[in-house]
Amino acid sequence: MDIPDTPTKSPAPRPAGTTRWWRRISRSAALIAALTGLGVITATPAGAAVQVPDGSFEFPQVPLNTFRIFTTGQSIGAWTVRGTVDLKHEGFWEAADGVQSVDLNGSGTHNFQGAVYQTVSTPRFLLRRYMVTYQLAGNPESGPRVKTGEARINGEVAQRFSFDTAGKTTTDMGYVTKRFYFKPSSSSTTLEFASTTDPASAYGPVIDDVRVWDCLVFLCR
Ligand SMILES: [Ca+2]
Ligand SMILES: [Ca+2]
Repeated sequence: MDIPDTPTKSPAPRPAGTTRWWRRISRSAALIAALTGLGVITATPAGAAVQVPDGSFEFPQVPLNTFRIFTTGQSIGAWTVRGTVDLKHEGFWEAADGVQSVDLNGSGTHNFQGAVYQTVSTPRFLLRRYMVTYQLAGNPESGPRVKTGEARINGEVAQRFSFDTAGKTTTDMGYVTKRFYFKPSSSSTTLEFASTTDPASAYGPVIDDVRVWDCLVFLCR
């Protein structure tokens, strides 16, 4: 039986004006594919969280119900101290994560303002950003009522923070999650948390559970 030839089907003509858009989409797809292949854009929206050693201030371990004073040049795990800070066990007050947290106004000197800082790895890629999160509260045992401080990136202020301790207690610290973003200027970044609370006070802002997240623009994980 003769089978009649099947005519080759011509593609349906695109409506006028769509050709330019198709070309643009094709070019964009090709560009993304090329950048992904070069590692300029990651294949997934974002990588894993950046390693922040001792982000929870759990080392060194302070004996139960005690605290330890750290001064300039001393280390709390991977963090270096400037000024004076207190590393406090949960027996003193509630930690946000684990059993220890840091009072950024230390003890035992005439200038109680302190800071902690460390350098973390921040590889640079096009569109890559980093998000820093941390838990913030304030030493509720004495004034000033409002504690203040700064989160700094490479020594520059990235975020000013404040915490009102009104109504807060050592068993209900009222931690809040703070976050900010930064664009890395090199493959490593120094992250710092510093008190700007009255240097005459030994009762400053309290931080815990510092994390850095890898982001593609604002898509982080
Ligand atoms: Ca902790
Ligand atoms: Ca203190």
